[in-house]
Amino acid sequence: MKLFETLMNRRRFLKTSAAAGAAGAAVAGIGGLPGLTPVKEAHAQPVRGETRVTKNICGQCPARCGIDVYTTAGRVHAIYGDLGNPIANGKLCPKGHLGTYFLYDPDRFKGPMKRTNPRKGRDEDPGFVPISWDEALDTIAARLNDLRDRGESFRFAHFYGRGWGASDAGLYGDFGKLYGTPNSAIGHASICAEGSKRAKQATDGNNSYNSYDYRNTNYILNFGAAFLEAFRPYNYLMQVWGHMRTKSPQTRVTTVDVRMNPTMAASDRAVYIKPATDGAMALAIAHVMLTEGLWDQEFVGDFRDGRNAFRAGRPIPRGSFEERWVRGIEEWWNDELKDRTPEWAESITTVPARTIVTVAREFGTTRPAMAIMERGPTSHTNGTYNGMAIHALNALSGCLFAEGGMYYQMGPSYGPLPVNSDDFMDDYAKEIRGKYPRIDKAGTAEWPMAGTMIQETAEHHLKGDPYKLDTAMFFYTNPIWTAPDPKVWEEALKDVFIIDTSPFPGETAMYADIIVPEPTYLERLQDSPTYPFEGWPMAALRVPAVDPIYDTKHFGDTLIEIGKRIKGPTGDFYKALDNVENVLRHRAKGFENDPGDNGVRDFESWKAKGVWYKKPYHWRQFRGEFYEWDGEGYNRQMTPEEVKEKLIKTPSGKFEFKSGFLEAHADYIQRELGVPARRVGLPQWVEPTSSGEGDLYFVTPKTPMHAEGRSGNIPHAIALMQPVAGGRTTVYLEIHPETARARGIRNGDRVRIRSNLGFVEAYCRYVASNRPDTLVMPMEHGHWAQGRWARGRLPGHSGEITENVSDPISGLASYYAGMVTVERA
Ligand SMILES: Nc1nc2c(c(=O)[nH]1)N[C@H]1C(S)=C(S)[C@@H](COP(=O)(O)OP(=O)(O)OC[C@H]3O[C@@H](n4cnc5c(=O)[nH]c(N)nc54)[C@H](O)[C@@H]3O)O[C@H]1N2
Ligand SMILES: Nc1nc2c(c(=O)[nH]1)N[C@H]1C(S)=C(S)[C@@H](COP(=O)(O)OP(=O)(O)OC[C@H]3O[C@@H](n4cnc5c(=O)[nH]c(N)nc54)[C@H](O)[C@@H]3O)O[C@H]1N2
Ligand code: SF4
Ligand SMILES: [Mo]
Repeated sequence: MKLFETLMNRRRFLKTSAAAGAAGAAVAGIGGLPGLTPVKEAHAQPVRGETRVTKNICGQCPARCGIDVYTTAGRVHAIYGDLGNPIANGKLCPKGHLGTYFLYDPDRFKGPMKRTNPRKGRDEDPGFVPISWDEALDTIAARLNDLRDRGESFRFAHFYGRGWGASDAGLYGDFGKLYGTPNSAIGHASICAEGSKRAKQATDGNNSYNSYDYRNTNYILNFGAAFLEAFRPYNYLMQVWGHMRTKSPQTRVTTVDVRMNPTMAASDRAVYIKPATDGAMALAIAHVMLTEGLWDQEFVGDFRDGRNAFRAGRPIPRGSFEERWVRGIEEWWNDELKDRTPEWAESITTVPARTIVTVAREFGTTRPAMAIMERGPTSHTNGTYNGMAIHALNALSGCLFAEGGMYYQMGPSYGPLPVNSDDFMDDYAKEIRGKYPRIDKAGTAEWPMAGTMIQETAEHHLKGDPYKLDTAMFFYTNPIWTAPDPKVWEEALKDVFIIDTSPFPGETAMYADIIVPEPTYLERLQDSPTYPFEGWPMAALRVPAVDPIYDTKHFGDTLIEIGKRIKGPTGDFYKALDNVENVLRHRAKGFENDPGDNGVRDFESWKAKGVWYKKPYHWRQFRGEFYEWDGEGYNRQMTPEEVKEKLIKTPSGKFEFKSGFLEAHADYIQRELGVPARRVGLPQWVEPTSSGEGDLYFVTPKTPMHAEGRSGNIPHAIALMQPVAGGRTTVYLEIHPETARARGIRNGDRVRIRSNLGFVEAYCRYVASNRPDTLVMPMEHGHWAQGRWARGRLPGHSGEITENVSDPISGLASYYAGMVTVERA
């Protein structure tokens, strides 16, 4: 795309819409001129008028920190952490303060537009021209009505990434059901962190990330979660780290990773592991915990005769172990664990056996102790099994639902919508329901255990299998750039009618036929129930700090407006919803009967405080018994049936060392991973498969300044992106000096990283604290759109050399499984 021409088109647009009065406020807000901000406006203004503080939620990462937004004379000039928000506690991470850069990004879209250039590609100028909101919404609705008339409504898909709550992503399900498409909506979890969720689903029945009681834990065994630079909620993790490391007793931390990062550096012990082998280390830790009698007897149970019969290499007699809240320990030991000695694990992981024994003893003798994980061990083809082995340690330590242990997040006390979507399904919707698979084939025989497979979409469309997409709408996701092997998307989206909702000219937008831009998070009214945090329920609210400064519309309102234009009862449903504010007012009615701890009891008080929350968490496991909160204490003991219904949701109601969930898919797992069907349920060692023929692992982690794929156009963020790097035109590849020298690469040399898919380039940075077999390059580099700061750097987008290979169980893309070579460019 030629940036200048696009700017000119936008300039033309602003003139038109300003004349029409539609964007009057917007134009005044930015100083009267579209496109580039005039220099005099960029200078600090003398303060005049009242300063207003509004509550909002930072929109950069899934931490969802509550923020106080300071606005004076219609201009937002400061953002601080909200003292009343339990995640922010008055603090922010280094990105949180940069929200104004999103709001005042000069490259933002300034109103709805349509494409005039039918050709699509990186070098094609879309030729956007401004249109009215009515034209945009009518065009989209006409397409959708037409598809429905032809019986092809399934060829419409919504894709979403960072959805927030009831007022946006929460509206998707009803849309799919009423309009009649299985593709509303396809989430991005399979290019995010689906692996840890599936590991938990397989063992304790919760298809979810955990909540954690970090404040009260005494030991964290961390497998590949970047606690102090990513993971979530990042800001709070840094705060609680301070607490954990200064309380008495101090929380000790062992971190297992493949490279030096802030978390490794701050931990008591940094363990370098060969990529994709975390499961082997976790199994050996379990082996030591069992042979040395370090398991939690009250949660796990014990030998009937009280004598520990776990000995390396020796099976235990059938029926000798009386299980409490676990299932399958005998088979796990006899068929897998008895041979998983620390020495065996050393041969797989390169971690010395004595380190494994030390870690196992520390973990096994400290209470409470938890094992955490995220994308490190799970972004590999054996990711679910790695994750199961790690999570099994939490059963052995007895930390599930215990003080200082791990929980599952409760949802907020939301009121119902004003209408029930079931009452608005017409015959067409009923008939087409379940008739067609999703375009990504998640949940079909091809990916039977995956909840979503967004990364398969492009290829499926190109092949026309299961069908070709006709129209696709994107909300907060950009797989044409963030998915593995994104060039396939560049090909696929050429003949799909694309609707993009982003405020920014990202890569998806460059392929868009219609742009229906959202305002940025500082201009939106939007709810956001917390991501898994400490377990008790919480829902924050964005209150617009300023009216939208351009002619934009909240995505939820766009969706509702499209819905209103769909023929038949679908339209009636959306007319009843009416708008986002109405939806939120109905949700907030739930607080009337369940006021928050901070006094929030309705929509107005929610707006004033910015967050509703209600402590405590309702359940507690204490010495092998489960109790429920009765309003005063954990006083009501739960029956096993209640535990199964509310907490351990497996088929057996126990933590399963022999997973019923996996056994239900035994043939599939045997076929895909070569695990014999009779043992698929056990947490076990499964050899990973690497993609590519290279000799070096390639890891593309997140850094503190990185906001998924969205921070590329923030000058501060991009300049500080890589700790050992800087500057907007520099991309560093971290290489161990020995690895580099062996290839004749000097510190600072331009290098080429090559996989089966091609190559990208970067500058070599010697980093002696990473594994010599592992190259490291953060993912945010190498945008070809997204605004002037993001564009035009070295061709350093790691995704382009990352093959589209996934864990067959969770469906998570194996981002960290690629093997590459490196040479001087
Ligand atoms: N600052 C910041 N925080 C974020 C985000 C952000 O964009 N920026 N995004 C959020 C999102 S969407 C997500 S999904 C989470 C992800 O949170 P994390 O999973 O914590 O983040 P990653 O950086 O993907 O990977 C974690 C670590 O895994 C390591 N690793 C790679 N391969 C292996 C392996 O085989 N074994 C082990 N043990 N380690 C390995 C990497 O070196 C890296 O340090 O972060 C969230 N938090
Ligand atoms: N190589 C490599 N690739 C990775 C990763 C990695 O570690 N390495 N990490 C993966 C992970 S964990 C994740 S979660 C994914 C994230 O990948 P995606 O799901 O693609 O999410 P983002 O990159 O955040 O894309 C955001 C899109 O939303 C748009 N956007 C920004 N702000 C707004 C807004 O306010 N409203 C709307 N409607 N749109 C907005 C942006 O313009 C952009 O088009 O990337 C994955 N890709
Ligand atoms: S941790 Fe995430 S949500 Fe919180 S301030 Fe930083 S970027 Fe924003
Ligand atoms: Mo993610």
